Amino acid sequence: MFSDSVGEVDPEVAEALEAEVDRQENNIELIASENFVSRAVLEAAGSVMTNKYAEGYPGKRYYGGCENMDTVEDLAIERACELFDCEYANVQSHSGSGANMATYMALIEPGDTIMSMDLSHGGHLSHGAPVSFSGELYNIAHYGVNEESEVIEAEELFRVADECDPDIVLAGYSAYPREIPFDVFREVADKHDAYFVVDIAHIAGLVATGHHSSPFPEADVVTSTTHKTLRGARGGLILTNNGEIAEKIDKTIFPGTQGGPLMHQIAAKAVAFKEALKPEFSDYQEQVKKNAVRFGEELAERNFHIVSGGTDNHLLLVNLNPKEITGKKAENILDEVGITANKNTVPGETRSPFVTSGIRLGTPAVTTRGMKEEEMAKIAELIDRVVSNPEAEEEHRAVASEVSELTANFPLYPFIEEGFAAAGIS
Ligand code: DSN
Repeated sequence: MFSDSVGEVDPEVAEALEAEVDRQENNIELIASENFVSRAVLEAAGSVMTNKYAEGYPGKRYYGGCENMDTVEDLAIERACELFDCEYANVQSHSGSGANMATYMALIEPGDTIMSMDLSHGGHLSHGAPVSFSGELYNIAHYGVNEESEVIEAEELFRVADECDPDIVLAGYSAYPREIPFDVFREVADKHDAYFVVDIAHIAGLVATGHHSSPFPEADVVTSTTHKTLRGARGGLILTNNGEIAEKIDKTIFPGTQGGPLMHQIAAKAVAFKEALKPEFSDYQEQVKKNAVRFGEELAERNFHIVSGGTDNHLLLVNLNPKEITGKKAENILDEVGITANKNTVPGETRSPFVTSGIRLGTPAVTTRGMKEEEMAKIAELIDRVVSNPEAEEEHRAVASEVSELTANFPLYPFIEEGFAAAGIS
């Protein structure tokens, strides 16, 4: 059994693996937090490094036999520092939420105050939502976007900070389409002698290539995931220029909140960081932004309300109220025609997070497939035909067939399909 393939050992899982390759290949993926990793990243993530315990850090491990672990972790650290132009990186965090947890633990005490964006305005669960550890352990004060402009305004930041006297001022979002004014946040943090933390999970690829301004030198700590615009293996990342903070963060990751690092994921992060340092990756990020801008323009022409009037990054937040349809319904009917997006709350939201009045659309994944502005215009048209005619089954069938035609022109993982065929799975 040890040498048998997954198809031989476990046909049920093998079938799900193949079905997922088909789904990714045949759907238009617009979830703003998702992307497709390269063959090299997949190979590292699916490697024998999964077998190894390596608690500790390079050169200071609690297990023998860690020389190859040290090599890949050192490479990941060096490359992360080069990408983000900073002094220290911890690449062991299993996730973005875990990176945030370790950062809060390193900087403040339970009961202290974190000032962060409201979830319904684009914030993240781990930024203080009541259902998350962050909302349970810390005092949370939220700021939101301005109701009229739908963007972050300095006045609101200073007002909330004056009311709550924060210990951490937190920026970085899951559904905010505009450039983040890091200099204003630094001023707010300085006024209250607070740390300034930026979670760049969504925009990391743009930041790494200069297509979004860098949170350094303003930020004390930057947290991220590695699998969104950065297009790496799934995981977290923490960056800083402050040696004392770096030492504390290393301790709050291990042994504070984690045991053995996922060395296969760290190897895959190292590979993805190497890819991200190449000029082609910067071209890719430029196209991600161009695609998002064109996508927003095309949707706006079709009477979709684009929150804040457009985008400076990889995502659009769309308020569906002019279309008289909920986010939940839109997500479902788009899913049925092969367009994958997620419902999302919008500023001034009146519905529950399970229903919502909006959808969030991102361009990182379709851009990885090679789609450009022309395809974004086509996708906007397809979305409109479905969302504006929610009950028109025949029209939906026509759209589904056009989705298949479009995705067939942009093959994603032919080498995986070939591998399945060779292993006798398909
Ligand atoms: N779940 C991610 C997103 O979709 O934005 C954030 O963790």
